Amino acid sequence: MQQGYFSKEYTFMMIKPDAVKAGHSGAILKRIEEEGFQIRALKRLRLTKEQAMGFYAVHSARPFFGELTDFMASGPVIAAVLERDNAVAHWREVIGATDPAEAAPNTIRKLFAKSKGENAVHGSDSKENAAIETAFFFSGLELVGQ
Ligand code: IDP
Ligand code: MG
Repeated sequence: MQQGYFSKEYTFMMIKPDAVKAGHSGAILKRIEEEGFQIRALKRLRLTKEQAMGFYAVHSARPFFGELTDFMASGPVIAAVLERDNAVAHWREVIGATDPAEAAPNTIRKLFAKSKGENAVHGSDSKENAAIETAFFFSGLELVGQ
């Protein structure tokens, strides 16, 4: 799916199992709307270990890959496609640094993340990866514009 499908830029995000379990989904979805994003697709699902390995394949050589994919398969996640001007960079700014200890005040990871591994949310790091990650979770029929 190319970025031009929506009128503005889009990104892909997930609320990770730690934040879903802890009951932070509502606060995170509220923050998404407060930040001016339109939710264009949304679903709750539980990844298998194999699906988690596929999603994070780019990290397969990293020492934390096993821990990361076990965690991502440990409970339900909420996945969404968010549209906004400058969506990729703005969502990365709102979620904050990977490690909550290094995340800026009021970022989602500062507010809700438990650790560098269990860090509440995912955000695509480029427009290209937003397209790849969106296609991993959603079919074209599930992407709904205005
Ligand atoms: P990002 O999510 O901020 O883009 P990445 O470096 O792409 O961070 O890493 C992907 C995910 O892998 C992180 O969000 C986190 O859940 C996990 N992760 C990254 N570094 C570590 C680590 O050192 N230990 C455990 N898990 C990690
Ligand atoms: Mg990343």
